[in-house]
Amino acid sequence: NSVTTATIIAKAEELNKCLDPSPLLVGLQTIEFSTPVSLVTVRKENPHLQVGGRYKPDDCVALQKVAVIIPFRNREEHLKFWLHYLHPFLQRQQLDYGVFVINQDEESTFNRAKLMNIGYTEALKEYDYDCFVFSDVDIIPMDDRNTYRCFSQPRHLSVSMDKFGFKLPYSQYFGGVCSLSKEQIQKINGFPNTYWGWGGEDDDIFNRVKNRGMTISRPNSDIGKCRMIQHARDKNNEANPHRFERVAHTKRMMDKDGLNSLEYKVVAVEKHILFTKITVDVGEPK
Ligand code: BGN
Repeated sequence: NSVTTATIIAKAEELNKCLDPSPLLVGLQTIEFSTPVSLVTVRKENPHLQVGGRYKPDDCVALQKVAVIIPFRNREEHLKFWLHYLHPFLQRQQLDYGVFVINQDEESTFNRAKLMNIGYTEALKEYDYDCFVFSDVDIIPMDDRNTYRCFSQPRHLSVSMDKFGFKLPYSQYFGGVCSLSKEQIQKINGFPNTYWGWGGEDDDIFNRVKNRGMTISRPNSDIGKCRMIQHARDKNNEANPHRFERVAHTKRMMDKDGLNSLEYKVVAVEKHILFTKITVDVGEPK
């Protein structure tokens, strides 16, 4: 009967679980942005991808099902570098993963944390992901021992960035790249939808995690090394003048501003080989 079949499959999967750490890791690598890469090249470099930017190891059962979410607008050149470096990196980590580029439509002020909420929601419609990695498009990890998966506490992954002299800029810093399990995200009601423009939303997320009694997990600063692609400030992403007062009120706001108040419209879904691109209308600041 079906119960027995399910049990047998579960046991077989258990026996064939991928190893932790993955035997395919190579450690620290050089990352450079002087030679532009093309999507044609990146597709050739990654022949085992399934449409939508999906991959799973074929000789073992991945330990986690990871949706990688990239808040995005007008950064095609950065995305090419990201795909070029990250697809092989995630495959060496033997993850069952999918890459979701959440593209903010039109010109309204950028809203990174809302795009993260949307990525979480849309990815779950596609597959039973248990872990969510949120990555800025311009941050590339240098060491594949920095596993893009989830941990028993929410994890900050970009702990040692070249732009900050390979140190944390401050001990509560949670920006750049982080991972949270489905349960951890639900526990904090997702992310704030009300941070328009640059700054503070990552600090709000840090506060949410802390207010729910969780701590931040981090790799050490060698393993956590990463490079940021230099760029000019984006238009329509000016520093948010409300960020200071918002961050001061996370505790009062987090139960009403988050996944339970999320509203948006999907404008287009494009399944490319290297990623799923979801273009969304996030509305405007109220
Ligand atoms: C901080 C920003 C973060 C940003 C880091 C690194 C604020 C809120 C102040 C209450 N926080 O200063 O959002 O990721 O710098 O650049 O501005």
